[in-house]
Amino acid sequence: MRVAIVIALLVLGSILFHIFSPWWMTPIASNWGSIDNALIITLYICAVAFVGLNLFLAMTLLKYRARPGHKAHYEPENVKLEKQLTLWTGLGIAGMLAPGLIAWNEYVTVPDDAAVIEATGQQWQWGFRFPGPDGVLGTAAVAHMSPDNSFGINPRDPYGRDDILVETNELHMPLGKPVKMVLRSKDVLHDFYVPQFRAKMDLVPGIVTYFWMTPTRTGTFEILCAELCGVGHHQMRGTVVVESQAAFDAWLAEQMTFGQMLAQNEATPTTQLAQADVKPMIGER
Ligand SMILES: [Cu+2]
Repeated sequence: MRVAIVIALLVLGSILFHIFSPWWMTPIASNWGSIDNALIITLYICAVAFVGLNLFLAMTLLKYRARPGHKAHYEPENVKLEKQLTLWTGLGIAGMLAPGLIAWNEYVTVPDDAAVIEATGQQWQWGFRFPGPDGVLGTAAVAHMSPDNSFGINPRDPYGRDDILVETNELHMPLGKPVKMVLRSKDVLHDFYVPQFRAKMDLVPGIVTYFWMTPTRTGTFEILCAELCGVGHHQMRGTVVVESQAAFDAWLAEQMTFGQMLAQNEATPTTQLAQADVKPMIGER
């Protein structure tokens, strides 16, 4: 009897917590409403199963409790009940999987007019690269990485010369334009995650991963690394600013291209800088 009451209160408490909880999804800032829908459908199918099964358990504890004049009846097989259970469980699982598979298919099917932005991850910071006027990112490889070329862009690839490099943790994006996010890791597994975009993807050393999205409202959002990537994992945060095309163009024009950076490095090689200004280099990588 007491256990039945506790179970019923647990169900009631869970429903009330869901209704009055302050911890709910942040307002969406991208086109991925289908990802929210897949989560909400999963949540409600699980809720129906949770409430139904627990109330059934409480009901059987009450109805079939030991009392004088009632004798247990042993029934090992019930084909009708098993068919019902198989049918409803199968429908529930299909209902949870299908919306996610549809959303995933859309998520990795990039529209032809999408602009390209590359996000690179390393312990424990983000960097970003835009393809420049030619619209094509230059090839990159770990072998090309050096203090003068932190993105590892192939210096002999003509497509790389006009690539625009952002070596801070702040990314800007134009509002309402589809973007293909191309992701590359320089060291270990990282994960690019902006909760308001509902978008998330692993950065895997050795391969290039991607997804696409369209920012649907202006604002400043946090970029998180959602993959435990070492002791500094919690510090691996960035910012994405979604703004008008004009503001974005002005910001992009201020950034340096790979060609400009090479020219600057030739004028003042890192070795000379190190000799001229030794103090700040000590203790740094
Ligand atoms: Cu990370």
